[in-house]
Amino acid sequence: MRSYGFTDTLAAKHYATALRADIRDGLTRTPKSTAPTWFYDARGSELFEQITQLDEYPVWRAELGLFLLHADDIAVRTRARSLVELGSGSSNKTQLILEALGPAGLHYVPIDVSADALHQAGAQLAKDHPGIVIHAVRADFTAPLVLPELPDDGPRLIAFIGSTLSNFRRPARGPFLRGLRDMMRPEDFLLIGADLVKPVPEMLAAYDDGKGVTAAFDKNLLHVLNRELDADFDPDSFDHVAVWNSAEQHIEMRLRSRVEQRVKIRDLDLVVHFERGEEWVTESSAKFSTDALQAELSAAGLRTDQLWADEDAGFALMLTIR
Ligand code: AVJ
Repeated sequence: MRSYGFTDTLAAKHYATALRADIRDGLTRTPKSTAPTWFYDARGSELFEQITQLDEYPVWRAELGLFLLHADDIAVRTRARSLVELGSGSSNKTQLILEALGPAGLHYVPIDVSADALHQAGAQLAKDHPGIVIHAVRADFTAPLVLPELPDDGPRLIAFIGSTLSNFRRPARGPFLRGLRDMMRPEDFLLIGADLVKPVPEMLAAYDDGKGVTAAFDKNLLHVLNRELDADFDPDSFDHVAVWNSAEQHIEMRLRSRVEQRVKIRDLDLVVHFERGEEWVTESSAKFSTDALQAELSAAGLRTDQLWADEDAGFALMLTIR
């Protein structure tokens, strides 16, 4: 049985086209606001890995702790024979579930925009668990998904972990969750990792750490735009700030212009004006209460079957069904 298949659903120029459209739209609106997708070039991905290990940033450790505690519970409850992971990245935490489910003959569908991440994680998994049948899919999971042909030999588990849901603003979360529900059969499950609301100083510190790693992560966006769009952003003329937007219940990372300036973006034939002190939202990260998130899931036609929370770290895994 072939143990590794790869499907690329993205057009060759997907990244360039999507980047140009979002930056043109995002830097010509008020307030300026662009998608966090563009953070993750090689340097940005490396900085994000460093963020996950920061004392001030509990998300990654808290979720790993819950996986170590409950991977067996998830395997016993779901009896899944296929695991579909949205935004699979390095697949390191899902490996715990794959092992608990019994990897022999299991079908794993890692979905990510990065072909490199898919190939690296796939090669590692195929080496560690030769019995797993991997269908890697390069796709943007925020767009409607078409899953590869999977056997009908048992329930499917869709995993959307790492609190990636946080990057969806409230209006977009409903349709996204409804779309996942519509992909599910009655016997299938959806596992969501969600970062919970904490005291504001703790949440701000997680996005503006003392070592300045998050500031470098945020400012790396300027290097990405300079390289990808032939722009003239000067990283020293922007400050990184983290703000708690209580109305939206989300943290905002922003780049604040130190001076009034005009920045050329040659590939867009655009000059972008910044007032002194003007703030550009580069990411919003929603923080949930389990009650509020369960209400959002319910509105999308999903019921919570199991909930495992790490109250101290403020993180929850929610196993949901149709
Ligand atoms: C990967 C979107 C879950 O929102 O906490 C971490 C990204 N940004 N530090 C998050 C992030 C700044 C992270 N997510």
